[in-house]
Amino acid sequence: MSIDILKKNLSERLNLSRRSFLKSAAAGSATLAAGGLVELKTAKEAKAFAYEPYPTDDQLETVVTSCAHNCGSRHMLVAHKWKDVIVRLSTDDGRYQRGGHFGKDSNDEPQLRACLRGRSYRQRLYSAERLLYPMMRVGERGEGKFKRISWDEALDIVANKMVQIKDTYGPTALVDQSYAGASYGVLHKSDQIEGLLGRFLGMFGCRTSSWSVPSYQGTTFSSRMTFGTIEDGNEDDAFAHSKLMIMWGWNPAYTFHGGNTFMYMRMAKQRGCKFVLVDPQYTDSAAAYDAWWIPIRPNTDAAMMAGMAHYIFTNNLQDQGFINKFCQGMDAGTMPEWAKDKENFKDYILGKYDGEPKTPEWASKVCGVPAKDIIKLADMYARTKPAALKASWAPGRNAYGEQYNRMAAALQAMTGNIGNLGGCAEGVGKAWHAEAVAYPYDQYSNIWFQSIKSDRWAHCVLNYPNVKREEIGLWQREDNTDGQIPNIKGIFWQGSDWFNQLTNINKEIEAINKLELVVCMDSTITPSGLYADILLPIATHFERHDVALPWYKGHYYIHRPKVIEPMGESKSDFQVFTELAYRIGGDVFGKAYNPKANRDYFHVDEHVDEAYLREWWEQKVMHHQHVDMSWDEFKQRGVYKFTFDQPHVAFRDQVENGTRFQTPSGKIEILATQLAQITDWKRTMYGYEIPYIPKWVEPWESLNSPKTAKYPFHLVSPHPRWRTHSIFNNCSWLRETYEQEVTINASDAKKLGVKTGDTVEVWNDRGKVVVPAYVTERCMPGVAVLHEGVWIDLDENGVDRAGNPDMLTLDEPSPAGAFAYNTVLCDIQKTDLEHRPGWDKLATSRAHVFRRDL
Ligand SMILES: Nc1nc2c(c(=O)[nH]1)N[C@H]1C(S)=C(S)[C@@H](COP(=O)(O)OP(=O)(O)OC[C@H]3O[C@@H](n4cnc5c(=O)[nH]c(N)nc54)[C@H](O)[C@@H]3O)O[C@H]1N2
Ligand SMILES: Nc1nc2c(c(=O)[nH]1)N[C@H]1C(S)=C(S)[C@@H](COP(=O)(O)OP(=O)(O)OC[C@H]3O[C@@H](n4cnc5c(=O)[nH]c(N)nc54)[C@H](O)[C@@H]3O)O[C@H]1N2
Ligand code: SF4
Ligand SMILES: [Mo]
Repeated sequence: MSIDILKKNLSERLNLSRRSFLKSAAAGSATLAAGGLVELKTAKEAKAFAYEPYPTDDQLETVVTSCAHNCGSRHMLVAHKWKDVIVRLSTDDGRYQRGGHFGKDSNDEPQLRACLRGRSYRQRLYSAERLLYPMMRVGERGEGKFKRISWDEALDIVANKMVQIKDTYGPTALVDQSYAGASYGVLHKSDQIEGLLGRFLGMFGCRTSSWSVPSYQGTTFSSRMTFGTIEDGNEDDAFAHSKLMIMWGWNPAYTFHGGNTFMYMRMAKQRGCKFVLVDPQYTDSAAAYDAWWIPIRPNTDAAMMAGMAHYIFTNNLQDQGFINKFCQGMDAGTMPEWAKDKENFKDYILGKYDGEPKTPEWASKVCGVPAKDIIKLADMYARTKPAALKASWAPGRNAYGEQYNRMAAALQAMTGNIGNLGGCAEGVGKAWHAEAVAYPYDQYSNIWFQSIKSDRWAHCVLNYPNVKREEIGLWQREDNTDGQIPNIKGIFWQGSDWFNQLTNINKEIEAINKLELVVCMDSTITPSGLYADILLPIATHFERHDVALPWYKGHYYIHRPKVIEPMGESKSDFQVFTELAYRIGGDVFGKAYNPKANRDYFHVDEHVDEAYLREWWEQKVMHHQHVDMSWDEFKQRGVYKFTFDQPHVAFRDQVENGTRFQTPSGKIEILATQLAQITDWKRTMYGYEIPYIPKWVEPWESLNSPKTAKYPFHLVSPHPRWRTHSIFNNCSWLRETYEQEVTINASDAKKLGVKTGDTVEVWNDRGKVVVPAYVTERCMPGVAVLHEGVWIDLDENGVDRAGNPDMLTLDEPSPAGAFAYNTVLCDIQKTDLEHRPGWDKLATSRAHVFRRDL
């Protein structure tokens, strides 16, 4: 369809969309901006310069900023720039904090020192895959054929198509797949709830939202049910006070979790803390702390924990005083009156209800850990105080993963290791509540017309309308649209590379061809982008003004100014949505969406962004969080750090002062009140029954299932040290430090006739990938490890030459919403198929796009 026809269609359709918008906005009269189009400025003059003579440090301007990713942490980056080019990146050295001096690195105010990824950022910023101009697809989806178009054309196409889709298919036709690529800022936010896209589509009146979170939906469910909050985290420094640290599916040396976790764990080690690792692989964290490694079959953790609970109860090692005071449903004595006929946890463990005592011997058969080791660990944990059972998220990223986290919380509670310094109630591990939003998100916030489990969009598209609500985890609605299956016809990706990162990519490929509009907003050409119709170039966090938020832990804010001008024609997400709002709904939509801006915001953003940020700082941070630093001083220093008299420990107040937990009963709910009272599971977003006390539930595939006859390996896909999911995949500096490879045990390798460096194929019914093998004793037999996040690179038969595990994962979520990323059986064999590191095709993609004569 030509642009002119699209424009005409837009003006014709606008009345309708404006009317429906007005209903929710309840605003004054709407006028379409004259012509509906904004005149675009010509591209800025190139600001390149020669590197001769190379500028010395004292000639460079220094700007404090930080990374913005969903990387497990948040650190300071210091950009050293020459004119408009960043020539070097360094990090915190203590001088930027208040009262700080060069080199300051105390326990109270540690430096926020960046990792290798952050320090390599320059290569990502100036990479060949940088998306510099709006593009339109001219080939098949996934083929990678695009042509450059103007912003004016791109925005018109998107605006027109949005209106057309909404008019034709109704308010659920566009699915919001915004995610955490930029959620750790206060203004330019991407995420499922507070994000800019969600608010934009909600106000437009067409949005199916995606409610489950890949990271830890099983874990958040557990924390909410058990503690009534996901803020069950201690601040990092609390780890230094533990006498026993059980790293359960936790590898902070690779997978970052908080700012300075490793430093405080080292401190604990120096003070004599013992370390244990429960994980199918012997990790670098275990090596660093000389941990006792307990290899466990993946997705059987809840069984092992049940075995530990059995030992603790039968040897009367539980902290009964703590249980009686703080727990609901741990045993017969802590059952509430209304639940007297329900099951309690202790009797479940002792086998009263199903005739199966969950003894260490029983557990051993399920999880593969010798009973004597289960007993030894249970004994250590029950007798050492304070002890931290850090139950990380990966074992919960599994079928019935929520049961693992609920079981872990039961152990933490029965040993009285909650609310005390050196103990641990994590779980989610969120350690504070930042003031997280600087734009008027509270107005028209999180409006959606249906909401589904995030990894079920393809299932919904492929089976529409013959889909049962429980298959897609449809969220309950209070109006007459409850139960309506969304008719999805378009996808928006903002701050996500979800085509590459969600489960079962082959199913996504099948589904995407049924869609009429796929928009990818990114600063990089990504695998997802190759499946989009329109690519919109987004300014990175170096090219717009914001404030950085820590990642679950770390009490600080980092100022993130515009360090350089946006590259190419890139714009911030906020600019794009604001301009789209003006195009679709004139001044009414435009102003309501971005009240501090005028229509020229698409070209001039600085004063508007700063106005939001200043207001946020003054009214929220200074007012609510009692910060006495002014906005201007914050801007000048670049960082504000909160300090405390004592380490922050979750639930300290509840345990020391008897404050209520935020659950219905005010107690730690081993028996979850909310779950025990649900009668119609199909009408909940869970769809299927979830036990109201923690239980062992057999997963749909594991090393114990008959399917191992066909697929003998259990694949886990942890997070890579050298990438943030898919981000940095194209960074050659980081690539020098690793290889995307599948790790297998030496005895398995022998059976397969494979040695380190051999190319193997890894496959199951969902798909096939090709990678080199890494053979070691550090991974238990029967298990294969393949890190998530590599950019898919499919051959003509749909085999991924790069080795992305999501070609093999299953899009079957657990009832509580946990993505079952680590519940995967597969087989492995030596192969002649081609392996490619996964970025070579894309590395040339820009040239390949621009040189195309179209
Ligand atoms: N097999 C397997 N798969 C997994 C996992 C696993 O354990 N195993 N883990 C899952 C988990 S926990 C997660 S969180 C997901 C992560 O999945 P994603 O969130 O899709 O992963 P990222 O690679 O971080 O993608 C973020 C994208 O946002 C872009 N971006 C960054 N800043 C901005 C911005 O300001 N605006 C816009 N528009 N874009 C921006 C980046 O360039 C990048 O392409 O992966 C999941 N996938
Ligand atoms: N460097 C880096 N750090 C990151 C990220 C990143 O992409 N890169 N991503 C961030 C994000 S968004 C998230 S969600 C977190 C994820 O944080 P986690 O979920 O804690 O991390 P993972 O790396 O998935 O897994 C940690 C360990 O769990 C083990 N494991 C896997 N399955 C099982 C199981 O069934 N049982 C047991 N006992 N162990 C198992 C793995 O072998 C691995 O050693 O990490 C954050 N930190
Ligand atoms: S851990 Fe994250 S925030 Fe810190 S430097 Fe690395 S990528 Fe940046
Ligand atoms: Mo995540």
